[in-house]
Amino acid sequence: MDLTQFEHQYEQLARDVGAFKRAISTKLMYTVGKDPVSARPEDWLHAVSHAVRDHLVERWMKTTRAQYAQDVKRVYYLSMEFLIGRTFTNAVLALELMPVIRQALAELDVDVDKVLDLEPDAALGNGGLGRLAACFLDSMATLGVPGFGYGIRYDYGMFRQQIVDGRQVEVPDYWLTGGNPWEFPRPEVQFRVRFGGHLEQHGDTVRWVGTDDVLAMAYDTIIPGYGTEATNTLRLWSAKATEEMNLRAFNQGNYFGAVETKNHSENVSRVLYPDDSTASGRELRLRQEYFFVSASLQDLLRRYLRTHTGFEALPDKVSVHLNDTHPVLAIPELMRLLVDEHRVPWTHAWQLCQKVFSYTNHTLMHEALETWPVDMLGRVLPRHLRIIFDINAHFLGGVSQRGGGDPDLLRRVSLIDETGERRVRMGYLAVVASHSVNGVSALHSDLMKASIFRDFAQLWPERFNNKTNGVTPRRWLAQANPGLAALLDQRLGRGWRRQLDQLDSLRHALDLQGFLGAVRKVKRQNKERLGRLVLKQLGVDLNPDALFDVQVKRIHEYKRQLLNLLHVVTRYQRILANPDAQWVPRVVVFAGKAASAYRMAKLVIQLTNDIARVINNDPRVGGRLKVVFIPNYSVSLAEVIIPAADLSEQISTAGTEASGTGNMKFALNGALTIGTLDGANVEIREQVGDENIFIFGHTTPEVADIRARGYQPRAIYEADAELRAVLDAIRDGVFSPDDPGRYQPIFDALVNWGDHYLLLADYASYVATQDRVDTLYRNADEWTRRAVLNIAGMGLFSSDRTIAEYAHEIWHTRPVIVPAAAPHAG
Ligand code: NBG
Repeated sequence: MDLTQFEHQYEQLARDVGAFKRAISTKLMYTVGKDPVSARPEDWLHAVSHAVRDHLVERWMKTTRAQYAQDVKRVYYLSMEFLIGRTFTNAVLALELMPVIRQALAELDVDVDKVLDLEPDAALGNGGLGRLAACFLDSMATLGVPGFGYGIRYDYGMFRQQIVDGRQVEVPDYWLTGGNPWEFPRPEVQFRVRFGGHLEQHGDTVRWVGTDDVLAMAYDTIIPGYGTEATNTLRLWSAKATEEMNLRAFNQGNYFGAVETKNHSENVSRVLYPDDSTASGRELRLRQEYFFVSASLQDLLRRYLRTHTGFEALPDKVSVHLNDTHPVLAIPELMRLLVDEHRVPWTHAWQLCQKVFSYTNHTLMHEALETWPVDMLGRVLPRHLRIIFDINAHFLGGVSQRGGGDPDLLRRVSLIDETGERRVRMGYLAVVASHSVNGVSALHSDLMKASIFRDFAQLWPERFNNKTNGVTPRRWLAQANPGLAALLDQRLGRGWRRQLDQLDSLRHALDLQGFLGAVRKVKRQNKERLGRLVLKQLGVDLNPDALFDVQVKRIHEYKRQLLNLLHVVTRYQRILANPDAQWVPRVVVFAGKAASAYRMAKLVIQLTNDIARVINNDPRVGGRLKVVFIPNYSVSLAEVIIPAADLSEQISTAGTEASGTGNMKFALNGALTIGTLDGANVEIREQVGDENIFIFGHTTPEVADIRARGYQPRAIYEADAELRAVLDAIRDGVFSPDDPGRYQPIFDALVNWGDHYLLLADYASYVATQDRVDTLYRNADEWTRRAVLNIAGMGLFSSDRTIAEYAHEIWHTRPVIVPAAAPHAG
């Protein structure tokens, strides 16, 4: 069915506001149990969510039936994180129901916007990796790729960030307080997940006994596709104590003990690790990883065995994708299930594994490459450790047979790192067991082959490939930027939502003054919208005519928020030195969370707030520079911030940011990028043209070269008077008069301790490029023209394109064909 038929169908539905009013009222009474007279906005939110959900359910069942009937190959996307954000608006847009719902609620006397704003974010992720997983679910459903997302239903998602006296304070995010109308609890879908115990050898079979078990219970959420009847399922696992766990302690007459044990075992799904850069050494994290992969694999094998006997067809029906190394225990778990429980011979089981698994690497940062101490793994998962040793033995045997004469090779590629405390290298295990290993941007995929997986890329070059990330245009344009979406609809029709490369024809609209003016007007409205939010939250008044310069993302040294701050202070000092010059007014916006144990990142947040306070309150600046740190960055906040940006800061040290996806969202919303040649910035430049992006700084090979030659940041500090003045001001307490020594560690990190991320080396080029930004911004027409060229160039960065590539080249899946709906009766 094509889009026009859909539109037709929903036009029909749109007429039926009355039916929706009835549905919402019925849900309010019989599902939520509230009288309209006393219903709170929260109750209306639940009522309308349930009414909308019903429409998804019909599609969901149809899709599931079609998937079974067509015996499709399913993709299982295993991820520790799904950063979904809010569901309501997304679902309503997928169903093209927004006008109906608005009208229905208005007629029921309900303040629609207030109600929508109550929905909590499902923040089951940290940053880019988790958000990518959410965009992928959206695209898989939209393309009809039969897929399941599998993850953990954390009781507490990403912490809420409060800023108290300039400092980050973490507050738990109990997102389920008000109930979650979108999930379907599945008490009938429970699997036993085992921990601990020991191994017994019986002939050539190994038995894993004496374990402490926990149950994984499924909760399902429907993922609607856009412009299609197809849907998918996100299945998240929640931990439940086993009966015997409860009874054991209870029978000993220890009621409190029983409850405590129950709590302990259920802790495994309690909280998301708020750290996306370091593999926490905590055993609980290991348990979380195993918990969800074990349940997921048991579930998918059960589903497969419902319609198949024997495992011969497994690789034709099942693809398991490993989103980074967090789910890599799925490999030994599948081996265990096949070999120990289903009696498949080892060699066959291993062949199946290699056909079933594929793996995406999302970082080259050493500290983020997961390894687990052999001791811990042996204690928590003795059977899996044994299987990993066996895999390693087979693998190393094969490598030494291939010879190659490099005596050091076996040590380098071994799955066990023997250099200190013995540790299992999860990334290597993923590479050895998968038929496909991909990076997330062209640059990153090349670097991956040249650095962390170098030996493997030589052993199996055919295994490595690139899949440049993408973002879903539904959430990041249609939903986040209704003004721009409406303009695009007028110019291009509505098809860009599913065919983002249609944006390319915006190039023909560049000479249309009316169009450029309209784009500029939408941007201004988006800036006003953000301005209202900032005024309300921070009491800072923003000038919507100022250039909005935005850096929002996790706070991390490699992302170099501090470099941005060095520019801010430079500009501040320049304004003070030259108050009568014609300054282009700027608003510099920051948002992002720091891992709770990451001291330097937290200090950067504090410095941002200190700098903001001083600059915003300095009358000499006269509003020509404003700095704001918006607390508690989230998907919902991003939906307001990104459409308001003129300038997108993507300034990581070249070679460190695997891809970035924020960079794509900004350009899609008409911001120009200032960035290094890092991650997907490289491909963004190719798409938008060198003249339409502000590239600065050292390239990846230059960075390597500088380091190899012995980088001397102090020499740069001493040679550059302007930079010196900036760093001295930070060091001497200009921004922290109450505690003048507060930022000595930041000064030291940059000047005395090696400036690991080369901020000082890129400073001059960054500041000079910021000057070019000002110059262009003075020419409003030219700026808007280039903004439009950025939008026009974003076709490639739809996650639909990314997922189509995964589906064809890695998973070898075909879309499910969902029979067309009968015209809707309402
Ligand atoms: C992140 C990278 C980003 C990338 C996302 C999605 C991790 C481990 N990696 O650059 O830092 O865009 O993954 O691929 O979170």
